Parts: sequence; C-alpha cells; structure tokens
Amino acid sequence: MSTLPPFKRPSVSDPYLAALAQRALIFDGATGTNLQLQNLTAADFGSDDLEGCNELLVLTRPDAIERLHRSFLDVGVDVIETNSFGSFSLVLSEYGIAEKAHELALTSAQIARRVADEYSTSNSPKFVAGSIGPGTKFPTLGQISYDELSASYEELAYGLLEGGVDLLLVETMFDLLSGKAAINACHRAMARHGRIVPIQAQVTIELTGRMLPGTEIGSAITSLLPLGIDVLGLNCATGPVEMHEPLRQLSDTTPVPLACLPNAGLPSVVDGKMHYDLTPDGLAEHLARFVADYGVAAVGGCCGTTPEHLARVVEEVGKVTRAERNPVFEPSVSSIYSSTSYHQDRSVLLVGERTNANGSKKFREAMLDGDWDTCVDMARDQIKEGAHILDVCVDYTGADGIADMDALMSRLATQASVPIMVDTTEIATARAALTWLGGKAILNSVNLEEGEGPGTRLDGFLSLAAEFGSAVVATCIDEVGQARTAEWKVRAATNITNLAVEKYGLDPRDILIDPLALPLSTGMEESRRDGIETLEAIRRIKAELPGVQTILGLSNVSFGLNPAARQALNSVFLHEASQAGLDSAIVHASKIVPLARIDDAVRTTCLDLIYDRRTEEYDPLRKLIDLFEGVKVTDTSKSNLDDLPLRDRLRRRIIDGVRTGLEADLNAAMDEGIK
Ligand code: THG
Repeated sequence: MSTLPPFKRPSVSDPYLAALAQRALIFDGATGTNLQLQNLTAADFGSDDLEGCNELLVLTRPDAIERLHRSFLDVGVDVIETNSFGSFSLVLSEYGIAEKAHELALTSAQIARRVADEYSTSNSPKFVAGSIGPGTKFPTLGQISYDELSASYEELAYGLLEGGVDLLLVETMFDLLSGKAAINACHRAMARHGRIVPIQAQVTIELTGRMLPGTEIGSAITSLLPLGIDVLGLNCATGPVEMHEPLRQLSDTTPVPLACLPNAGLPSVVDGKMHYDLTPDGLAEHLARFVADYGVAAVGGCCGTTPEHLARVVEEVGKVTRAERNPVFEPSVSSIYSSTSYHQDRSVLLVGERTNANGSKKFREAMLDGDWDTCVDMARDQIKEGAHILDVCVDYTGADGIADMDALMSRLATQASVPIMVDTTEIATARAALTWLGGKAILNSVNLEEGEGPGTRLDGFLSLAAEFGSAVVATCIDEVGQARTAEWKVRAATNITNLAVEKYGLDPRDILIDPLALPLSTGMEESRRDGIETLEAIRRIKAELPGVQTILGLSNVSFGLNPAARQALNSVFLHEASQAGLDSAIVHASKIVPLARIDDAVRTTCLDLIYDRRTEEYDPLRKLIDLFEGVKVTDTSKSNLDDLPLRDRLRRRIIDGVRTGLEADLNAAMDEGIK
C-alpha cells in the first residue's frame, strides 16, 4: 500500500465542526435494537443465510432504514448515522457478499442524506455521520494485517463520501491499530474523492476501564490524535455510569472536541436476547452531566437506546450549559497498553539499547536463529531494568529486515508494555514495524543526508510518521555530513525541525533531536572536542527550538574502552548531558550508575576527557584506560535465574513470563515431582 501524503484537514468553516463549537450536538440511538423492533424476517434480508446482516437492508428494505432514521429525527436529534457499520468487504465476506461493499456503503449514505435533508432547516441543520465499525478481527493480534484491513475500510469510506456524508465516524474501535487503519483509510478516501470532511474517532472502553487488549484511555489519546482526527470519543460496551472516569481523563487532556455515545446500561441476556435496562431518564441525566461537567461536545446513544431515550436526551441536554474545557495535553508515546510521557521527573527518558542486532551480539544471534523468545526476553529484561522505551533494530547485513521486523513486532506489539523506538535506516522495515504497533511509536531516525523532496529517505520516514502518528528521532547529519560543531548541529536540527513541522505536520514535541554522541575514546585529534560540542548543542537546541526533545545514543561515547570504563564514562556523560537539558538517552539502563557511586578520581578523569582538559603531561583518555586496566564490571542489578532453586526459578519465569528455559524447568520439575 502506498504511503499517504500528509493529510488534509477540514476547513475552519466546516459546518459540522462549526455547529459542534457552538452547542452540544445529539447523535441518534441504536441501529440494531431499533431494527429488531420492526420485526423483520429472513425474507426482508433476501434469504435465510443473510438474515441478521443489517447492512443489507439498505438494498432489500430501504423503507425500514428510512423509518429508523425518521424515528430519531422526529425526536429532534442533530446527527444520524448511516446503516453501514459493517459495510466493508471483510465483514460482508462472512455472508458471502463482499462484492456488495461499495453499493451498500453508497446506498446507506444516500438514504441517510435524503432523510436528513428533509428535516434540515437553516436554524437546525441535520448531519449525516458515515458509520465505520471495527469489523471482527484484531490486527494487533495478527488476525488480519494492517494493510488488508485499511484497504477494506477505504472502500467503505469512499462510498460514504460519494453518498454525501458530513463526517466519517470511526466507531466502536476495540483495537487502536484498527482505529489507525480506519482513520488512514478515511484520509486516503478523502484524497481520492476530493472532499475533506471531519473524522470522529470513538473507542470502546470495557468494564475493566480499558479497551479489549488492555489499552488505557491515555494510550488512545496519545496514539490516535496525531493521525489527524477532529473529534475523539467513546461508544458502546458500557452504560454512561462506567464512562465517567475515562471521560474525565479525556476532558482534562484531549485538545479536540469530545463525543460520548453509551449503551442503555450494561447488557444482560433476557430470554436469549440482549437486554439493556437504563431508562430514558437515566440516560438523559448522565449525558446532560457529561456536557455540563466535562464539556462533551457530541452525545448520543449506542446499543439499547431507542427514540424514547433520545427524546429525553434532547430535552435534558438542551437545558444545560456546556462546560468550558482547558485541556492540558501531555506529549507522549505509547505501547498498546499505556502511554509514556516524554517528561520524566528527575531523570531522562531511558530508551533500552539492547534489542539491537548491531548493538548486542546476544540479540543478533537470537535474531539470526529465529529465536524470538530470547529477543522478547531481552526486551522484557530491559523494561525490568528501568527502560521507559525500547529501541529495536533488526538491520543487519544479509538479514531480511522486513521479515525480521514482522516476526519481532508481531510479538512485541502485545508483549512489550512500553513504547517502541523503531531503529532502522530502511523505510520498508520501518513500515513493517508500524503496521504492527497500535500505540504511538518513535521512528529512529531521519536526517538530511540525501536532502529533502520526493524519493529521499527523509520524505519516506516523515510521511510514515505522519501516517502512523509516530514521533521521530532526527539526527544532526546534513548533505555535507555528520555535524561536528555545536553551530552545525543546531543548523541541521533547525532545518529538519522546520521541514517536519511545516511540510509534514508533525508536532515539534514529537521531534527528538539527536546531536550525536560520538566516541571520545578514539584519541584522534579531530574527535577531542566532540563531547563539548554535543553538550553545547543540547543547550542551544533546547533554548532555540521550543518544544523539541533531545536524545543521545549514549553508549557511543565510550566505544572501544573496557566495559568497566565504559560504564563510568557513560554515566558521567549522561549526567553532564542531563544538566545541559538532555531529555532522553538510548542506554543499557542497568549499567548506568549514580554519580555518587563513581570514585572521585574516575569522575574527574571522565570530566577531563569530556571537556578536553589535556595538558602536556596529562591525557585523561590515557589515564582512564590506566585506571580501569584489568577492572571487571559487576552487574548487581540482575539476579541470575539459573542460581535459584528450581521451585523459585519456575515461579519467577512464570510470573515474569520468561519463556526461555521454561520448558526445561518444567520438565525437570515434573521429573522431580514438584507439585
Ligand atoms: N543515535 C540514535 N540511534 C542510535 C544511536 C545513536 N542507535 C544505535 C546506537 N546509536 C545506540 N545503541 C547502542 C547499542 C549498543 C551499544 C552502543 C549503542 C553497545 N553495545 C556493546 C558493544 O557494541 O560493545 C555491547 C556488545 C554486546 O553486548 O554484544 O555499545 O547514537 N538516534
């Protein structure tokens, strides 16, 4: 699938968004519940096999769908939804009618448009929301690929646009990756059709307070907003009572209008049918409070809500004043589970470096062997050791980056609880990773080496970042080469930031500038000032480029020294960089030692090396090498599982989900008869 050009946004005078800015808009209620009330039979669907495929009714019983729309418009709702929740090939193929996708989408929109226009007046315009449901498959779990799913949604979005909808409603999303596939399908359909309408995205929070895979609402906010949506909200799964907490969070943090369409309470099964028992009064009371307390902009009903419910909602919401919201947005990245702020109190944001085919022999060998369990274990170990994010690199000469990324990300998508930094020089490898990650990832990295413009890596990477809502690391390299002075680093950083923001629509807070930590260990004259220039660049970038983040691949500074010396120099350099304003660093987290634990003589020597304080008779590099001659590192942070008794070892492996060695331990335990 081709990469998306930077998406276009609806104009400021878009009628739906303009109305939403003025007053709370009321959406209609349930489709399924109310169609059931019309007592349709198999004949209405055309055949027994197709019974229950409500989407088909726009062709077989358009009058029933019209009646449904009228029943809600008659009680005064502002927005009706097209009967197209599952009108895309993936869902329709379950009924053997995939080929009808376009016709169903188009017709559903045409019917809703015609009825809405009949009720529309200049004082009270009626809007048509083109409904795009999630389908039944989880891309995050690998049940369907991102690309296949997105292509299927695109057909639906295109038909809805042709039929004249006012907005595209990506609703009932239980998997963030489906949400991304649907939102990008909308952008592509709009680009093809030539008409831009608002996108309203609604996720579904279960009784657990999370989306089905365990996704927190904060993760949805972080991951979906950068894709270019105009309204964010919740619908389905629970009644309004359970929505207070997620709505409060949305209200406090989300810088776009909010929507909320609950069910008529929690469902129960009565006489073999779904039953919802929240009364019209109950629903109306909660929705009016959502508007008055949380400043929700659009409300309506989902499963179990009838025209009687919506009649009361129209009345009660009409009586309240919508709260002013002052959301405070926290720039973050996200895993499929939870969101991680770039801002870490009293610390830098730590990015684990070990899951890198070039940076770790163990990881590389596991990857080349297809031993993915070991790769995943290495990811988890780093999280335990304090990594807030994982840098993942599979680039290795002779290996198949796309296949390796696929294999690894299909696992890490659900088995890594922290956000992923995708470290690759290849656009296709980066894309393979992003099509697995429902959360918000970071692309590492882009630079100006090939310049800008179509066909450059910069263009490829920044287009991907815009499409998938990722953050990016931008390294200070331009057409001349690696920037070596602070002045040059700042210039490269400024150029790339301006491009990313102006041409690709990235938020400056999602740009992590890497001024490049170069080895201080070479002893070569031209690299002596690298530390000074890098620290100065961090200071200037933070001062001159408001909002942008800074990052370093810390371990580079000590390449070639012995491991104990590396640990000391890395730790001292990190401290200096952090003082200069560094926000994040790619590190081996357990190898960073607090300054207080570093011997004074060692610390002074490291500082002298970093700040190039040489004299005729004193070379800090020489001294550092001498100080660590024969010294070994002791890694105290990691308890060695193999040293534990079998029973404790098994317990740890099971609790921590460490597969490696589990089978052998289980066999040993069975042999020994442990119960
Ligand atoms: N900037 C950005 N990204 C980067 C870097 C950077 N990604 C890669 C690298 N630099 C940061 N990652 C590492 C990972 C490992 C090591 C150094 C940097 C490392 N590894 C040991 C070695 O090679 O000696 C471990 C060996 C092993 O265990 O086998 O030093 O600068 N944006």
